[in-house]
Amino acid sequence: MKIRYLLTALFAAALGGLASLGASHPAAAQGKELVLYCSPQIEWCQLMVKEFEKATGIDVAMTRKSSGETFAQIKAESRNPKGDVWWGGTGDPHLQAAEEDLTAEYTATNFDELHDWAQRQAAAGNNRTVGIYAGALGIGYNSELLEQAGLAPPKCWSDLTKAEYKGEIQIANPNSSGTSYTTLATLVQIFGEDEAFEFMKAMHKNVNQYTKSGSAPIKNAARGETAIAITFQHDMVTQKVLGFPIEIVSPCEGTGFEIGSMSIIKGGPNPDSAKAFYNFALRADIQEMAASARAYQVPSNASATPPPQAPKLEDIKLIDYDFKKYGSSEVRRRLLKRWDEEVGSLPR
Ligand code: S7P
Repeated sequence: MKIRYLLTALFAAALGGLASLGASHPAAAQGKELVLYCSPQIEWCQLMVKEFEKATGIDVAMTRKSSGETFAQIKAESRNPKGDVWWGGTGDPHLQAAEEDLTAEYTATNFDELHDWAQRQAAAGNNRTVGIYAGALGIGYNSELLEQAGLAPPKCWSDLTKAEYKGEIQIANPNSSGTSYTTLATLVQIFGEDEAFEFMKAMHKNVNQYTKSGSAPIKNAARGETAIAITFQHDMVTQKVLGFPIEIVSPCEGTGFEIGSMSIIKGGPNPDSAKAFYNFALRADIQEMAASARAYQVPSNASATPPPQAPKLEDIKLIDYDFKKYGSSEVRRRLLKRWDEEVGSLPR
């Protein structure tokens, strides 16, 4: 009798537990979850998670990693995919993922609302990716540090090899960082491949650190740890908005840009949640929220108003960046290997 009473009580408690779980996470109780791999700044990743959970009740498990690192993770997990959506990060590794059959074909319900450049990114990846924002590369500097050192600000990429900047420059490692791979590909498109490698070898003498994350150099410049940083201009704006003495240079030779992208991971555990997130992330009102996380990229939905602080791409001398070529497996792999052999391994 006592045992029957105990079992009934345990059963009731278990049911109650399930019911309360269901009440606080109705979507999770129905198995609605999303595993999100996020590559832009962490503040924006967290905002997207919060807003998506609020709008859909779907529980999100998010991790933030740089673009190259996320690509490597998705590739390593491809026999047993654990992620559903890769949101953000530079477009080149998203195109490589599409080519290597790591991501799934999907056309968002609001695809027609996107700028041409975002739609072209989808076409380049056979609809396995799509553009979510754009931003140009630049050279940022801490005006107080340069002034104290009596150095003139750089105006051109070619200035960065000058002996006076020894130890003053920071840029990320292009293997882990999409920002830095975009820079490498930009230099190759401006100078030609061999000359670009000569340039990077010469600049290496002036580089004090190759960081893992693409935006780290400008954060370090803001805090006075390096005078000059090569990053996306919108990441420089974030530091300016925070009140740091950062100035932004669009290099005189012209500069490259990214089409930050999003892809659904092929064979991921929650394909319906993945599609829901895809459509959600392309909405104009959702893209407009980026500025509240101090993210100043240009949004891909043509109805979304860019943040007033966002660098105006039409005022910057942009190169005709060949996304298809520099996002191809063969070219990206070859350039990264060459960088490791000829630049990254050099003594300083
Ligand atoms: O910080 C925002 C941003 O610049 O970061 C992304 C970037 O790929 C991630 O950093 P990594 O360079 O470390 O990969 C850009 O897509 C985005 O605009």
